[in-house]
Amino acid sequence: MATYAAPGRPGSVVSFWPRYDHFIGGEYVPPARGGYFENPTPITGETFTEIARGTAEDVDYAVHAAEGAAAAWGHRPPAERALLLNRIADRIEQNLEALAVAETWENGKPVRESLAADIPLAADHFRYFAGAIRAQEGMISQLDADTVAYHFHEPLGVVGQIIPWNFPILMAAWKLAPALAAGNTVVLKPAEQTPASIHVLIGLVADLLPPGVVNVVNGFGVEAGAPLARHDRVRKVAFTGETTTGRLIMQYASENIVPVTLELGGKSPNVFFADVAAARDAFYDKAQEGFAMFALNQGEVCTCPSRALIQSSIYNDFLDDGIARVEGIVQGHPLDTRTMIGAQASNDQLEKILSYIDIGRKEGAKILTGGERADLGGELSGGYYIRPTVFEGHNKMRIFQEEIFGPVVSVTRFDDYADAIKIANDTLYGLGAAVWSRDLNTAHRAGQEIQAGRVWTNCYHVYPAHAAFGGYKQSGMGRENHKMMLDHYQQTKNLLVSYSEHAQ
Ligand code: TXE
Repeated sequence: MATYAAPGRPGSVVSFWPRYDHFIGGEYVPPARGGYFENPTPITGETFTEIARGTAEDVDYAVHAAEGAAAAWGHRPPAERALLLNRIADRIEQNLEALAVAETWENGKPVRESLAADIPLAADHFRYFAGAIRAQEGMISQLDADTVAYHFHEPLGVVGQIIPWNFPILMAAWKLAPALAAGNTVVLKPAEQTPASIHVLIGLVADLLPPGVVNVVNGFGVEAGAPLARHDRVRKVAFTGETTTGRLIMQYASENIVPVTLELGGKSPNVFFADVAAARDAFYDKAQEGFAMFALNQGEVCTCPSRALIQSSIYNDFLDDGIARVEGIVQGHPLDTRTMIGAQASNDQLEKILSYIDIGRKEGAKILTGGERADLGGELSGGYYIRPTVFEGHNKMRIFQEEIFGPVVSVTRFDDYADAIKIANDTLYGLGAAVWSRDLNTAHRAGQEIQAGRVWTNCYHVYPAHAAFGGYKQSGMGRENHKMMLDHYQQTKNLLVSYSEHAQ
């Protein structure tokens, strides 16, 4: 057990620069209009660095740099592109603690998670796509004895990528690794809440990157994100964020008829069938842990299991045990490795969650635990902490239908299998879900019937590379985390070849 020193303080494994410019064409470039904005840590609320405030001029410059690098990078053999990805993974692994502490300081998440999950998964993502691109093959169709169609994969060119603040480094890895593997060059816009950890990552790998292959423009959504998504020389837009923003991104991209991949909001059902409680054994314990996972990453996960559906016959006991488990979640300084729940990523997010707690109360839902800000005292008093909160209510309530994106679970009961599926699917979203049952027929059948891109079965919140991830319904389009993502970053060239000497 340890508490890491805050960045920049004696003994710390990482320091932030006082100011971050954009990273364009392999160099740090100040913003065209000269503006900067302050970046606070959610742990204490204090500002620790300032960030270039990007505008359309900066985006244009970055797209120009990416375009200049596109032909050379796109023609590099897959083996060379794979080598770069593996070297990036090496650097991430060699700097695990620095990256984990940087991300925790900027986002507020517990360092035990950034050390054990966010950063190792980011490294593995680069390794996975290094392997995937080397193994990729084209296709040949033999159309008749004299005619063959060859299908080649080609990069798209410059891609624009806009990422959120909940897993800054991992989201950057999910976007960068397949795009670079496929031979594209990138302009990345980090979330305005968490740009500095992306710059720590870029600083660690800058010497590996051919200039212009990866460019980072900081700034706000409307000022920097929108000009990127609607830029007429961007050939594809990849986005993760709120569903309403995703709609705008589609509109922007439609101006230039370019493809989009969108990973948007969720309201994931976590379904517990009665047989889970057949014994108080290790499986029961695992299911209880799965219930409490709504608080993981402070609930700031698009697949947060924010609706728990518990079968009526076990409802009271299962919920009592679940509440005891939730009350055992250790809340504290995010840089302390014992801490299990840290700070919400921003004051805006804190306010949003508190307003939903209020909405839940007003619509008659019952708070079973939590429901308030956590004052952790000392320097943490200025930070953004909320107690994990369990609501009991019904699926028509707003707290069951709208994404809260905080450590809040809305619990309801179901009578039988059909009831469970009906409630689970009664949502606009379809990103994540889970089914818990000892009966594998029930578990598999429910997994097939729930309308979500990822249905965990007897587990939750695992995100290995090589398992496709993406949404049904208003949770988005496209599948990340799997080699099929390469298709979203490539176009197909068909050479239709005739060997015949005769007239057609
Ligand atoms: O999201 P936005 P916000 C959900 C979650 C959260 C809510 C609001 O419910 O409470 O969204 O968070 C950029 N053109 N998720 O406001 O606005 C923005 O700068 C182009 C779910 O942070 O979607 C940032 O880089 N870009 C989620 C990114 O979009 C724009 C993760 C995400 O911001 C833009 C985060 C515009 N007009 C929030 N407006 C998930 N699915 O994981 C904003 N951006």
